[in-house]
Amino acid sequence: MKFLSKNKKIIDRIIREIDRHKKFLITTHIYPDGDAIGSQIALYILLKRMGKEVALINSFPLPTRYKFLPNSGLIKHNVTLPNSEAAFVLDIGSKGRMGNMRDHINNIKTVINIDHHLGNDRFGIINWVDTGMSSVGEQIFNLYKHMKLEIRKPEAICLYTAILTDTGSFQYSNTSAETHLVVSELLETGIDHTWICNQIYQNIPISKIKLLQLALETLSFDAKGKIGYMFITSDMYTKACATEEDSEEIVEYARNIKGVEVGILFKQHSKGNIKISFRSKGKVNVRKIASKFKGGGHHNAAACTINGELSSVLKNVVRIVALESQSS
Ligand SMILES: [Mn+2]
Repeated sequence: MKFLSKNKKIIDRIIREIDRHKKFLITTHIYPDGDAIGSQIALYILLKRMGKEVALINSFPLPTRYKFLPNSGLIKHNVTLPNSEAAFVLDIGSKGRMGNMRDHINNIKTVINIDHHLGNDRFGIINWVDTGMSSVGEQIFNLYKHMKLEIRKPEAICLYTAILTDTGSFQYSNTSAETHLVVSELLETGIDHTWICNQIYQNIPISKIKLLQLALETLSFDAKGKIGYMFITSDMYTKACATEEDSEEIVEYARNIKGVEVGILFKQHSKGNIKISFRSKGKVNVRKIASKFKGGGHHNAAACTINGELSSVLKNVVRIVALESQSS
């Protein structure tokens, strides 16, 4: 298969680092998603099979919806940090996305950065950045293949979750022919993909639906219907008994509307920060927009955080997105 010849040099360097060290740390970004968690666990299983000591520590807690993944209980946050010789940093384009793990990572000599984000700032000693990959999950699959390790059910469940969620269930343009070849091999291990989809998408807590209901009441349009946007205030979180995690995907309702090119969701955090998520149908590059506000992401999905008052942040951002969508 094609993927075996790709990235050989860099993967060989990673394998040498795995051989050289005994104690590893694997971490991933703030607000971890399915790719972050799925890849983290699949890499954990790989390293354990090589007889390594592995700590899984993130700056954010494990999202409830990924608790069904095997070994997910091993992922910790806010714990005493171990003495690691090498760290794998997954799905992170820049150090800012490491959250409170950043200082710790700075003290580790061998940092291996595995990522597929455009504009990755190559903070590691080894940087395997492949923007042609749908997900870090696809990269970890390649690592298994290069190491000639058999892919078994537990890691297949994690890698399937990583790829499924990062491709928007195979809808986004990052889904390639190779992605489907990888998924085919994962299914051949006998994993129950409908069960995985049920766990991720058909297990929605009521708090999330209540938050969606409140957010939909704020739905507005701009740029002749090309922009759809919503907001969530901190009071709305309280009213819905919801958490930040419950706001995931709400932005997609704005994007999915007929005629809308960009969906935006503004989320007010109690500290006065406004977190903004952007989703594009493809014509508008939302990564470019998010990067104007020191954020990042992909062409179709990006985010940033702005400090300020909700209504003025909202006005300003919608104006800039309207300008961008005119020129594209
Ligand atoms: Mn990813």
